[in-house]
Amino acid sequence: MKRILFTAFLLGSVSSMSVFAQPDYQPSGENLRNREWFQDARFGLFIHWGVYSVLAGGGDLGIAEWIMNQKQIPIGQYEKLPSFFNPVAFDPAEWVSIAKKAGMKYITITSKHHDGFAMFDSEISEYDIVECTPYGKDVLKMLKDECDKQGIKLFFYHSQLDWHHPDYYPRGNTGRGYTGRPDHGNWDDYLDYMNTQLTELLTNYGEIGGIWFDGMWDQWDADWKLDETYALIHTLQPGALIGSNHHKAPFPGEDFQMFERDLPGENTMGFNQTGTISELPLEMCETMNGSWGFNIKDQNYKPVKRLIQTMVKAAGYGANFLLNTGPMPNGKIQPENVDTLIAIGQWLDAYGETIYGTRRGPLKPDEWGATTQAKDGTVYIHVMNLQGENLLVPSLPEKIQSAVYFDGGDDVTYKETDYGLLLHIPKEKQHRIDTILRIKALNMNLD
Ligand code: JFZ
Repeated sequence: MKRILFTAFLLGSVSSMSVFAQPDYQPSGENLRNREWFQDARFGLFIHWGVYSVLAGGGDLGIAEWIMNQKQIPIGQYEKLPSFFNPVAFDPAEWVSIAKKAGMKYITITSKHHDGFAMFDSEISEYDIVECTPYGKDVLKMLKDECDKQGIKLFFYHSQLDWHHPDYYPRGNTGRGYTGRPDHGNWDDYLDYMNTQLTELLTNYGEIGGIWFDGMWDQWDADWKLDETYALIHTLQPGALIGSNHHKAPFPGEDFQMFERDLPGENTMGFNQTGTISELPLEMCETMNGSWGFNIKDQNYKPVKRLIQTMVKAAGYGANFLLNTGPMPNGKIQPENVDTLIAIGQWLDAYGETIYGTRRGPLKPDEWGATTQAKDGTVYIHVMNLQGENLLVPSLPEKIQSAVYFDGGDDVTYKETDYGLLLHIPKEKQHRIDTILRIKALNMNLD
């Protein structure tokens, strides 16, 4: 039955069975294995790269990939941008090796952002990198080939919202009058277009990690027919993981839940109002400065210490950390970002065992730090904020057998009290970023 409906969809019929998302979705075995892989991976590189990178934020702080909307640039003018996009210094081997040196296991790159420009060779559209730029090459293909060579998985960020396509109509909250589009359009034609581009991405690039959707929040009332889009993806590549940045609890058909610039359950940005942390694999994305796309002015880089601590806290929630860079229009990753990535990689070289392959620990992350747990049951207590030398944390669920410092293996002085676990961590044992304790307890095996 599913197959018949799907075939009908491929033939272009608009099915009326549309309900929200993919209600009877059963992830394939491969998909479930990929979810485990994804959770073990823990750390990925997010890449926002497009023709907006040329404008580099236009001298404003803020999110540079939104410049078309921020500056109200009509489509007719914005369409000149691709002719200036010529990333002659783009070296996919360099990008992938930087990600690897950072300790990242996957890359998620923008295939199409809200400006509607395809960063890949799209048959259904002329508005793409191969046809409209002097560079004329499919950078996603080049990157995928290199990822395959170096053993990194590649995911595509794909914007459902589109400021360029005339059939993205009715318009949402963004990309309105200034774009110069006529006051009509056919929504179903837009969805067909989007699904065709997704089909291209899922058939022309070998096995991909998954699709990272964004943009539904532009109009909640629209009939997105997620059931069809999600079924299409899962039929073309049953192993591909679907996630969506809609800031709500996951819809059926999604394979992971994401949190934008907030730890799971937190809402410091004001747009993560789900309150729910699902049982799906989790991922948190974060910027290195204040922008996703390359912003030439924004020097407000987060210190390495803070990024590592956020990654560790994310791991404490059982979430991956997807750290962003916005490459420059010449194809190079900003040197400041490269330095940061390499420094995080050095930390992971020493402490990766406490992050990779772990799941959320028995204690919820808190002001003092976080816990992660390895599959063999080992618990890592990550102390990241300690005044003085004593720390009281909630009791572990099982009696402790041994507690040692991850570095050096010396015994940790501790006491299991009625009020919790009291740890004594002398100054000379404290690390600037993260003091890690390795705890063995009975019956704590995760398998
Ligand atoms: C979205 C994009 O708009 C942004 O450009 C970037 O790609 C990021 C990863 O994802 O960011 C959003 C999405 C929605 C809201 C805010 C930022 N929102 O609803 O407030």
